[in-house]
Amino acid sequence: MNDILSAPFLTEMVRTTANMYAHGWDERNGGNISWMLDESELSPYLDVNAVVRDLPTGFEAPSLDGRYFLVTGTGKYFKNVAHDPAKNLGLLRLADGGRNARLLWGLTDGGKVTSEFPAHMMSHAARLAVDPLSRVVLHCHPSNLLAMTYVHDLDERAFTRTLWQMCTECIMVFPDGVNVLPWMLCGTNEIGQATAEKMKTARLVVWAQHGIYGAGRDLDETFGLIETAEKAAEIYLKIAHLPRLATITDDQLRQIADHLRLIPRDGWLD
Ligand code: 2HA
Ligand code: ZN
Repeated sequence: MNDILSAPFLTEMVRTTANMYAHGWDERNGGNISWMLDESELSPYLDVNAVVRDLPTGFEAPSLDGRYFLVTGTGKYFKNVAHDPAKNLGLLRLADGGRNARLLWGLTDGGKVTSEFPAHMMSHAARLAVDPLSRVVLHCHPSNLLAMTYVHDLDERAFTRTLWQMCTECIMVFPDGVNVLPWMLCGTNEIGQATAEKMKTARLVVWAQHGIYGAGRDLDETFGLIETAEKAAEIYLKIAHLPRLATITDDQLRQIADHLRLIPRDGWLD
């Protein structure tokens, strides 16, 4: 067996959590990541049949039965992942229709998976139904997007259009737009189901007055999605109180989409 700490999935996870912390998106224990991995990626580094312990999930996710996930642990701080990956992360396989997670590695202090495990797993199931290559769900608390949910209309079309207008790149990066959930109690199956429902039509879901969820094919892509939306929110907060002398028009947004052969969310351009 190779040293699991040198596995690409672990070094990338460590790099991403450190980067997210450095961006100020994951204060204290804020934020969580889940990354679906194939058995062939894991088997050089661990015996996938050696189960450390079982963790009941409290929900069902039949379409994810037997799937492997690398996840952050509940109560764990992103800033500490690099110092002790084995304590702060867990590698597991879903079993019994999703009702149990078999821990294969990590969470060495007896810890549990992220409190947002329902939202993560239900979002994976929703995204996989749309894109079979979807692998990552990432949640964090970026300041500008969060701030925007206090002062901007939470209508999804209006929220997305504002972000698209803030930087030319936005419509290229998230032509599917941003969906928005009103404030809900976090860490529950209910917010998990609501997030997954929103994930059917967009890879970004804002949780008003809380943060954002992103989904994508790899950590870089998903990080980049959130990074781009957060940058747009930052521009919005810099200009929202000033007289608006220019914008990116719908015609220009359509030109960008046509040029790149992207299909913007249906009906979201005038
Ligand atoms: O626990 O971000 O939403 C970390 C969180 C909860
Ligand atoms: Zn959160």
